[in-house]
Amino acid sequence: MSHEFYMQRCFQLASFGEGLVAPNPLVGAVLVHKGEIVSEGFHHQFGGPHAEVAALQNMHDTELLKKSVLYVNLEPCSHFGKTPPCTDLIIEKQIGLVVISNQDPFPQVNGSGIQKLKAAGIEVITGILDQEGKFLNRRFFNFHKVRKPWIILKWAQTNDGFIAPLPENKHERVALISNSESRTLVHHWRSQESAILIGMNTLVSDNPFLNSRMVNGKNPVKIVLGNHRQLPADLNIFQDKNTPVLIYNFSVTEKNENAEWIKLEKNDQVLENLLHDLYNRGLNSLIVEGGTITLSSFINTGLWNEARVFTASHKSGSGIKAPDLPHGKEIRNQVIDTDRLTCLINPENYN
Ligand code: AOF
Ligand code: ZN
Repeated sequence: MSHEFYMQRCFQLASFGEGLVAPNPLVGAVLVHKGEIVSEGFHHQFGGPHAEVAALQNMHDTELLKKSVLYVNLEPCSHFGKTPPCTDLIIEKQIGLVVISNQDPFPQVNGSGIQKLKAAGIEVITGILDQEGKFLNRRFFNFHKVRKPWIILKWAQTNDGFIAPLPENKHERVALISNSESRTLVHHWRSQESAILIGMNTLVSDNPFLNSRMVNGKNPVKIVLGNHRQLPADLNIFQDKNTPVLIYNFSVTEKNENAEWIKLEKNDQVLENLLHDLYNRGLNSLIVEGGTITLSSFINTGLWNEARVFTASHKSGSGIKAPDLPHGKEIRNQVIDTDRLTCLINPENYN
């Protein structure tokens, strides 16, 4: 079997940590002896053991360990973080060859893990499925490169391009545009991201929960952006006391048991400043779910990385127009029952 084969398995194992390890990367590791995978591990949760440690500790035959090759999709760490350096354990276990996909961009590692292994006489091969590894950990790489969360825009539109009914027709509740399978998928996505954002208008008109209740997964931090208003305490976003609510506005900074209000200056840097604050809070991904004004403000400033758009089969004839996405490279196009899902990536923010 090739290096690529075992690296694919590392990616698969790494992905089991989706939604659980942020802002850490997704990392999987396998130990291979004479072509056979003899041990596996992955990073399960933020603050928990790293993938290599899990794979190495799952293997109790020390003689077999010494003769095995370690595959791991990210450069082993060389720093004391929440856990001791993985490089030390690899050296201690006398592994002879380590095969890596990506170098770790985290400033405290950034090549020093590879150096440390080589200095100990261990052979290191890097760059196996480099692009695939970077895509898997796009939130992590982007976070360290541009110091902003990875931004995913999501909306559902009718076949004639409307995202919601006009406010005066609100009672029609055409708000449910996509089908239940698509909506379940959205809840899965929410469980994979650190935060979810909507505009103040959407909060007030839809009273959404913004949680992942249709799947078994964690809830993202809830974020609202817009002019300050007195909000009723019984709004759905305030009901789950375990999930923080951040309300970015232009008037007040305050905190109560329901939420934190954060004042932003009203200028052309509003989104930049908001994203910078999310960076400081360690939130490395954000799903933006509307409405059109909010989504368009991200599109118009070029502050987006992915767009995921559901187009239903029915028309509505009137309503609030869906955002206009001028460019984007299609990375997924599939039918989900009665809906079509199109996913795009912003090539200007991804290489
Ligand atoms: C690895 N293997 O499985 C992961 C690594 O706070 P800590 O100790 O968990 O360290 C987090 C940093 O360690 C993270 O920013 C990244 O650089 C690296 N993650 N490294 O060798 C792993 N998850
Ligand atoms: Zn480590």
